[in-house]
Amino acid sequence: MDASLESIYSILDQSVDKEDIFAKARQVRAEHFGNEVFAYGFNYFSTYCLNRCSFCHYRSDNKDAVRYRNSAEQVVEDAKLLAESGVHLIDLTMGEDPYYKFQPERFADLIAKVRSATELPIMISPGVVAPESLRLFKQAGAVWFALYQETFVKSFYERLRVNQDFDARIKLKEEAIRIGLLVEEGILTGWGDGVADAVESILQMGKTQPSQVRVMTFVPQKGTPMESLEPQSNERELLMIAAMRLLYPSKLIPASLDVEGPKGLEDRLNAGANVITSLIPPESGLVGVASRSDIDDGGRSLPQVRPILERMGLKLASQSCYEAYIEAALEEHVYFGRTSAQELFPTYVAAE
Ligand code: SAM
Ligand code: MD0
Ligand code: SF4
Repeated sequence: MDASLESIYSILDQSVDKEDIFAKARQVRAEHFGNEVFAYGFNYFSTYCLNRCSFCHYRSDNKDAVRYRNSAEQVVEDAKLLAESGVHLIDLTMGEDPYYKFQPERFADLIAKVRSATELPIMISPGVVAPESLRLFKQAGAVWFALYQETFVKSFYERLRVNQDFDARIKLKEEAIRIGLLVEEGILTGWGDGVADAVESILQMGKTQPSQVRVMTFVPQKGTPMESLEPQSNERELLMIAAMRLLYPSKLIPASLDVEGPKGLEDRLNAGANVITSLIPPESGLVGVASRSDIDDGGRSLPQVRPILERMGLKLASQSCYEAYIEAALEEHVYFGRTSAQELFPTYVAAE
């Protein structure tokens, strides 16, 4: 067995002590990031979707799904609230809503409005879009493109992401890197995936050169084909976070509030995560993707999670520190020849 395969396997099957692994993961995180963590605001602005992912509440044929498409004014208002709360980035997420998917300039316009209102870096999570649209989104101000494969075991992928091409999803991430966007990759666990499947996914998720890598535990959703699966504890997710920290030491790794809410934050940070994601403004009417409780009482807002960080000896990084990470991650791609400097820094190169 190859060394990384063997060591990731021994972490996930718990043949090594998990507390030792979490401690090692925290040490590796500290070497790369000190005691600073980042915070992302989540703006799920349209929950309409033409896809039928079997794990997702928002699949097109779930008649009971919470559906809305917020106006541009509303999206900007919510983004401003998030910015005021102190997040480092705004994640603009939607289902594959035909209103935007087939009129990409509408989404580009939204990106530009949010960028100019908040001046924060923007992540976009629009699902699969035409490759040309990615350029439009980058020009409008997007820095990150999030697109999760969920699993790298193809036969399982087809069951999770029904009627969605596996290779096209990978290729779009490669295209995103080529044009100078940063990519977030993600794995879903807790739906019956075995240790070997999870190991395979962790190893393969690095191949599209993501700068952020995540794992989320599947939360069963009423009205979907996977609704009667037994909900799993966070144990596997925590082991996967630690394994990802050891394998991808300098990458960003989310502790998502969307699985267990704030009560699951400490475990995820203890396992080596360094970005708090899915922060949502209270009373905004916005939803999470996987779980929909504890939002309106402010449980998923930055003021409420700050004390948890303090207790753990962690602190929120400055905005300039976060933006320096982005610059370094972009330069790494130039360095490895994935993107030309001309494409990334046209003004600078032209002036030379
Ligand atoms: N529609 C876009 C897409 O699917 O790429 C953007 C939404 S994306 C951010 C939704 C992600 O949330 C999925 O890729 C999946 O990883 C996660 N997710 C969705 N339903 C979930 C569930 N029931 N439990 C846990 N995670 C879930
Ligand atoms: C999260 N609910 O961070 C969000 C979402 C999409 N880029 C992120 C899954 O958990
Ligand atoms: Fe749509 Fe994304 Fe949900 Fe799949 S995961 S059904 S693409 S919103």
